[in-house]
Amino acid sequence: METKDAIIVGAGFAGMYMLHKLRSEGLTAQVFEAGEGVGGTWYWNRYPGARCDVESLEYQYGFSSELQAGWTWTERYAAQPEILRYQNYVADKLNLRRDIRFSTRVTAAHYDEGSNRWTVETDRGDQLETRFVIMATGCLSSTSLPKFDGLENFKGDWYHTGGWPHEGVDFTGKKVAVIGTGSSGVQSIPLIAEQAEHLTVFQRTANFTLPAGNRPLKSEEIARSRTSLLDDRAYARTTGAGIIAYPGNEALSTEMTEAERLAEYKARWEAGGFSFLGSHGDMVMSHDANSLAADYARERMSQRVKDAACAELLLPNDHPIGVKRLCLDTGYLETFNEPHVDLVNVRVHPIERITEQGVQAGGKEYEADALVFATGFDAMTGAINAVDIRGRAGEKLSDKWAAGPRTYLGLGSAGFPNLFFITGPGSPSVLSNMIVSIEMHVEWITDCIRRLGSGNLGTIEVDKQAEDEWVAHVNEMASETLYPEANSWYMGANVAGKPRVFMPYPGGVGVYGEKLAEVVAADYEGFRLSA
Ligand code: NA7
Repeated sequence: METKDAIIVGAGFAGMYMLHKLRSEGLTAQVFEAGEGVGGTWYWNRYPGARCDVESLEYQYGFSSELQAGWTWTERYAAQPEILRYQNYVADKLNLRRDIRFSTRVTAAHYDEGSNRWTVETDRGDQLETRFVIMATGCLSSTSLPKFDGLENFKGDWYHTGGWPHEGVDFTGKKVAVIGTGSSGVQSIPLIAEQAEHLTVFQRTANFTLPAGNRPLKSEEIARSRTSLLDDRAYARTTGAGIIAYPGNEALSTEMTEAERLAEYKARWEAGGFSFLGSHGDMVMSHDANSLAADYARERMSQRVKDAACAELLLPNDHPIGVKRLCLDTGYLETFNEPHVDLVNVRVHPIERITEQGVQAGGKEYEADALVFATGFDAMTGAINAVDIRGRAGEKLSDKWAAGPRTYLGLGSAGFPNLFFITGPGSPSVLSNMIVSIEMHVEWITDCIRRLGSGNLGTIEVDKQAEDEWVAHVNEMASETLYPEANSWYMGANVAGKPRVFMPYPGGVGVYGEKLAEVVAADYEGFRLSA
């Protein structure tokens, strides 16, 4: 059987950097990637308007000034094609492709206690033996298409934003229905509306959306980031979200006068992006504080919509601001001022079925030539659970996680030796700049593998007690915030039957990074190492 030191699942930002790091340690690694190219989430999410909500100067690798020197971002927030071009540029520069097998999905990874080895299988019949398995599968890669009766009878074409055709879709002259108003819906709806003859948007939850404030980057911004990248990234690792662009205001709302608070809201709102969430330190901790900000946001949102009844429908009223993923938009709310765009509230008019000609909701048929499902992902656990992972005594990881994911630090799970997750559940991941969190994990895993040494038997395994305590700690922290109050994908609430557990670590990148360092300083406290 073919053998490798490590198998890496996925060739997005995480898998690419992991491969680079393991090679630099002199290890052999094989990456498997379901797509035909590198990119992960940016390979699949090619829907119109797909764009990163973290600014491009921060949403890039931070480990190499040389990589940075050869690349020039064009916009404040990079659009999907530019990010994918960047990832291909990195793959070329680091010569990564020779160790990536594309169009290949890992189906199983089984641990053998006798040999202390994993056997990994793919849908193309590969079978490899390896010491380490590293899941670089991404948090938003397993698309979620809820069951809609009758979809198979629909006469037109339908698409999921998370698996968009590479050649693009031309909606010119078409009647289009979009289901879902999370980030993907909010980004794509204005562009679909520009082409479509008629657009019907089916909204289940009105979301808070803030103007992104996208614009071309200035040459001085690019020049500055070229000299400060490494310092900026070291600093980003000490912040809450791994983002330096918007330092949060530490003052509590109760410590600010009304005038100070409103000035803070205005400045941050107008600066664009997530900055608004840092208006005061108690934003996601206190209902009173949160409602002040939410009221301001609703007021600013309503100013963008001409029809009062439509504005009312678009204004979120069932969850605090910032605890369900905040959307950033370019012209989203204004789209509903267009005469050919309709909004249907599916809480009042539930979708009953897809018909041959469109969507039937609340007893009425809405005609459509094309359907777009912007219905999101089986986030954080979907792609991991999709692989038949078996650890000690043949225990199946997805069985162990049936009531919600159980990890220590989001890096590993008890009973599964030498299996690592990059940005797994229980780590800051989706509450942070993903690339900062990815780099922290990749470097931690690399150091750990070096510590285990080159012998065949070195094993690291999460201690069950440490895992139990970590899971309890994450839950306790989340329960002190307003996060559990929204039906969000952070909570698994968007997928029918998924356990409701808050999955990311809410304590911030900086605090989490300190914990990672303490664990290493205590020779991997909470893990069991064997020679
Ligand atoms: P999201 O944010 O999970 O949004 C999915 C949307 O689809 C959301 O509005 C859902 O409503 C809606 N949805 C899901 N199921 C249904 C059904 N059955 N009927 C009607 N509407 C439904 O996914 P995105 O792809 O937009 O964004 C994912 C992340 O990618 C984003 O947060 C960024 O981090 C990048 P709901 O709100 O659940 O009521």
